[in-house]
Amino acid sequence: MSSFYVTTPIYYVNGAPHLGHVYTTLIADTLAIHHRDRGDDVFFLTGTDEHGLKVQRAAEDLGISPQALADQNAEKFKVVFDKYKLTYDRFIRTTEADHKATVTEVVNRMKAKGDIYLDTYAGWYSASDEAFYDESEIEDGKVIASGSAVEWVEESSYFFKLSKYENQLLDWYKENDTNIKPDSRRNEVASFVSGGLRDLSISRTTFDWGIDFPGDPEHVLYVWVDALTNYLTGVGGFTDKDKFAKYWPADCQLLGKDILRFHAVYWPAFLFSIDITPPKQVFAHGWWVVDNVKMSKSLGNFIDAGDLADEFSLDVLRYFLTREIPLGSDGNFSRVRVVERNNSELADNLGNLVNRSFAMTEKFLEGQIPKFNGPSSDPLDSELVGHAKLAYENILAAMDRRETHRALEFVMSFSSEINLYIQKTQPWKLNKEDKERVAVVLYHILEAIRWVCHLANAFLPNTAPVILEGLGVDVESPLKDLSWGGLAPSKINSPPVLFEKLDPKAFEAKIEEPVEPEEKVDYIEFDDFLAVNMRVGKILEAEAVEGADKLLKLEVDLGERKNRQVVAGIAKSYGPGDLIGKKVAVVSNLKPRKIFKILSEGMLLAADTEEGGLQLTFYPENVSVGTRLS
Ligand code: ME8
Repeated sequence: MSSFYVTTPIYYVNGAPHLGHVYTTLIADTLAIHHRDRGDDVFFLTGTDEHGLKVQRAAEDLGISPQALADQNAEKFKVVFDKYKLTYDRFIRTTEADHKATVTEVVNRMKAKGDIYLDTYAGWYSASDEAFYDESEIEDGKVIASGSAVEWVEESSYFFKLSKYENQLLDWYKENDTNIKPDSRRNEVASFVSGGLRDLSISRTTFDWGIDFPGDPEHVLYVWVDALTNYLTGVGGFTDKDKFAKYWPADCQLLGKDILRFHAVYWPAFLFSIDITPPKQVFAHGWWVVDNVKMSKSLGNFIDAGDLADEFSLDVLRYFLTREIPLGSDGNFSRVRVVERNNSELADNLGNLVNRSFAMTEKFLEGQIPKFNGPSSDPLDSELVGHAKLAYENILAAMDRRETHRALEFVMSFSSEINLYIQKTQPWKLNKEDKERVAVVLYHILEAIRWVCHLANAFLPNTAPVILEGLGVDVESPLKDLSWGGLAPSKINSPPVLFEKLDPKAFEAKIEEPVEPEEKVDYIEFDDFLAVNMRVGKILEAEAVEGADKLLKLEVDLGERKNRQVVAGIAKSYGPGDLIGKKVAVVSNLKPRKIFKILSEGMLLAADTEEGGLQLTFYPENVSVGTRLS
């Protein structure tokens, strides 16, 4: 059994959990559930970062001890994470005894390596970021990157020889292309390190809320050395050697882009110093803004994670947060968008599929799931089985690349395929004509729904099991040996409505005022836009069409099982040789039609040029085939 160790940052206890904290932890939860479903031995770690100046000052402001503040807020995080039903294996707190022991051992090993020396630190510090900054990173008393205030610090301090690890870090970044993701972040970090590293101050003497510096209790250890070490403590540290050997190095360390430097520079350097292998992957995700404005308490758009869970059902929120943006990109949280995705994707696609399929089984088969009669020779049936198998492969591969939004897109397009199969087979008609066939068709529909549920479980962990229960299915690691025909005959139990349609108007009060148009435009609704499916397609073949000098016949890969044939009127601007291997924008859900007697299953998007020609848009290598344009 392979192991899978996933971590989130540990969150500061100076305040209550918000949307951003829940986002990281939800993504980690999605990866954890997915890997458990694959039969992996998963360890999922989250928790709270309780020491340091920032927490000490927040406690002082409230007139309570830092420990009391940590106790209060760690509890709030736990309550909220439980409200979201997150399946972490340990909630670590840095004030716990086993953690303090691991940290002390880490520093002792750094000392033994000769990587620590005493000197004086004179420079800028931001308590809000818990970070030291160079003059060049500051403007008008604030950190350029984060906007946080800085203060001048001048005191005796222990230093870690970070500069010693410059080359080892640069080599590590080059070792493979998965250890720091996304790629743009790896480049950013590599260029920071190649600019030269200074040794890092790792102790302070002017406050005391932290772990004593080993061997010199006058000094408090820098909070980031303490905090990063949690990832070791969480899986046994230096005491539970078996557990540690099983899970370390971590498979995926998730964090926001704000704290990449700590995780991709300091953290591996600390590990190099104590001869521990660095994590397999550090993944920096983007930031959410709210209705296009940075979330902040002073602007009144701060989203408290606990309150948010009362506004929407858990799976709807989870679906939105995973589906709306690729992991790594920034996103805009808008309640109206949550409603739109709920209505048009969850309710209309998946919810409707389950409802009608269970209803047909009740009506045509008295609620009895038929027996699986082996592979069917009907082309529609085998096409559906093909879609199921392709969805399985695509989803697992997307999850391995941490393309969670793509995985979910594959789940939903598989659900659309099942809806399409229902349209094509028309069980309500068959029921009158051929009872045997209707049983085969409904078996295929219900079995495909079982596959959708297993594949969607990590994204919809509160809904998928309800549907599966209705099908009488309960398996431990369903993705491990998923095979077609596994659904056993039993009586179904129709689930309640899975996704209620929501009224976007009820959420409008919380969004910005609509902007008055300057000139009259025939606006379309957002749903109208969503109805047009535009994707990135790769042109595999191109040839002229005899007798039609404007047309080219193309074979285009849209990431589907079968390539599409597209006839495009671009031959005056492009020869076949210009196009092969190019990635272009394709409208993929236009009704297929014949152009010059040749079937065209899509339309390329092009702009008129000033010379009267046409110009296609070409996408670079890092845009995957099949990506939806939005
Ligand atoms: O940095 N959008 O803790 P922290 C998305 N204790 N994610 C966001 C976000 C937003 N608007 N705001 C915050 C710390 N996050 C340290 C970490 S780890 C050894 C120590 C998420 O409470 C994101 O994951 O400031 C970010 O990295 C984390 O919250 C910062 O949480």
